[in-house]
Amino acid sequence: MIQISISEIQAKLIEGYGLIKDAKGKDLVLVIGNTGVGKSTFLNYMLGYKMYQNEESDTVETVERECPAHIGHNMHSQTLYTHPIADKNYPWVFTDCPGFLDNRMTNDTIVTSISMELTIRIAKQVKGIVILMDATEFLSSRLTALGPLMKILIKLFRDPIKMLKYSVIGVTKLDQIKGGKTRAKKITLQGLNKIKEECRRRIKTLETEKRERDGTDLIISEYKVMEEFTSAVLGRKDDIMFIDILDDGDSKQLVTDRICAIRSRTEAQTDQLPYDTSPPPISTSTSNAQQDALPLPLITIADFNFEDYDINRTSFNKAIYDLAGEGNQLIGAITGAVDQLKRAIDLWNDNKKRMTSMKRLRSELDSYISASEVPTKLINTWSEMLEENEQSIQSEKRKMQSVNDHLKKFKQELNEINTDKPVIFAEKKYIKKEQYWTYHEVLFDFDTEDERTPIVDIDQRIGNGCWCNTTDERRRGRYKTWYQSDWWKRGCYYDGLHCF
Ligand SMILES: Nc1nc2c(ncn2[C@@H]2O[C@H](COP(=O)(O)OP(=O)(O)OP(=O)(O)O)[C@@H](O)[C@H]2O)c(=O)[nH]1
Ligand SMILES: [Mg+2]
Repeated sequence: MIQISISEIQAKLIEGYGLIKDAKGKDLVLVIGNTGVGKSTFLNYMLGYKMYQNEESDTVETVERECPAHIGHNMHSQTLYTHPIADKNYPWVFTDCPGFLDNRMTNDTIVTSISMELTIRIAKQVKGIVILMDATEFLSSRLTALGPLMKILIKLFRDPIKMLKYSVIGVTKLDQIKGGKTRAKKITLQGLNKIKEECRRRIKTLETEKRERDGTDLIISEYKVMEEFTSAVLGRKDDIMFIDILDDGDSKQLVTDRICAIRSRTEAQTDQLPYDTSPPPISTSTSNAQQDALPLPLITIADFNFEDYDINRTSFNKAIYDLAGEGNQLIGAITGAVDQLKRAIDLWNDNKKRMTSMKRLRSELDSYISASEVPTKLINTWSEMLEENEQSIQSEKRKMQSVNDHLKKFKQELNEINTDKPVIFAEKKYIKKEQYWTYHEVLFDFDTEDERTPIVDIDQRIGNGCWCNTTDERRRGRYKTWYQSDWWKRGCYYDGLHCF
């Protein structure tokens, strides 16, 4: 499992960022090549530092101890970061790209990849590329001589062959080839041809056997890139730069001229130069010469392969995304907690309001109770009222009983009334003095004091034994009158009209 330490990568990037600042807003010329190929040495040479051959170590070194590009004396570069080196003699910034050894620590390969990407992103543009190859590698003419370089190109660029249009191919360490520059050229071209043929043979075998890889650490797609690369380089073999860093600056001038010849379309338009005056240094196809004569489009970040740089960088990106994912989860959790808290606060506020109003109510009740003692009074009043009510009920009950009794009695009385035999209850004399006699009226009456009298309205002209109506509604009926004259009482009749 790949171990990635984000904190370590972060710390290294912070350190590396200080080195890449010189690329900001500038045109870059990237110097790439296998580790130990001599990139840093080449840069020091291009920047005008004097070189000398160290006979003891069989290496070339700068005369000055302090020089911009750090030269490593072993094949395992410790360089992590891209190193843009601004120099007033160039309108571009040479950028020393770190080696791409596969056996480096995971975190370091990631740092290198990010450092490279950052450099390119902060630059104005990548004007060109210098690809360096070690002449001594072609001595053996082994297929694997270009293997590491191919892997770098494949890792770095989406279309490594297309990028050759922007590239200057340089061959280093000529002094280590016996016979000098001439033999170095011969060996290089022979080596490239041999590699190209070997690639074709292997591709054919792998395709026939439907296999992806053979005994080497290269796969079929890498063989294909290598074959195309060697073909393209050999197609423009006169453009290959054989750099003698011990010369007086001839190689430096040639390389500078070639870099100047890499013209982007933007530059060509700005300068208003005819397009066909700026042929690219190397073309992938001689048959496309006309098209190659056109100014090149700008190199953009899309031409690089940082996303899929290698498995480590992919893992790192994933780790970062995962971290961001965790961050999102955390943000989600915090948002959730905040929502809960908001709800709790709302609830608390509600409760607080309720409590306040309840307290107010309680204190009001307290003061009300203590001030007026109304409840006690109320209760007392209600008890009294109930008692009074009870009494009134009883009283009403009694009244009702009494009324009932009366009704009963009345009913009885009614039944007893015989209208044919009037009963004299009370006698009142109705006296009307006439000439000779006095009328006596006998009133029919009932036995109670309350009853009205007279109840029978007797007309004076109605004589004894006449029927008459009562004026009492309760005793409606006809009653016989009976009255006497004084004479009769005394035993005398006045006339036969009125007396029996
Ligand atoms: N003889 C000889 N030695 C060279 C030449 N160029 C580089 N060297 C030596 O090769 C070794 C590696 O050189 P560097 O310039 O550090 O190589 P590099 O490509 O920058 O390596 P990394 O930064 O590790 O990728 C050093 O010991 C150099 O002295 C050359 O032209 N001739
Ligand atoms: Mg270096």
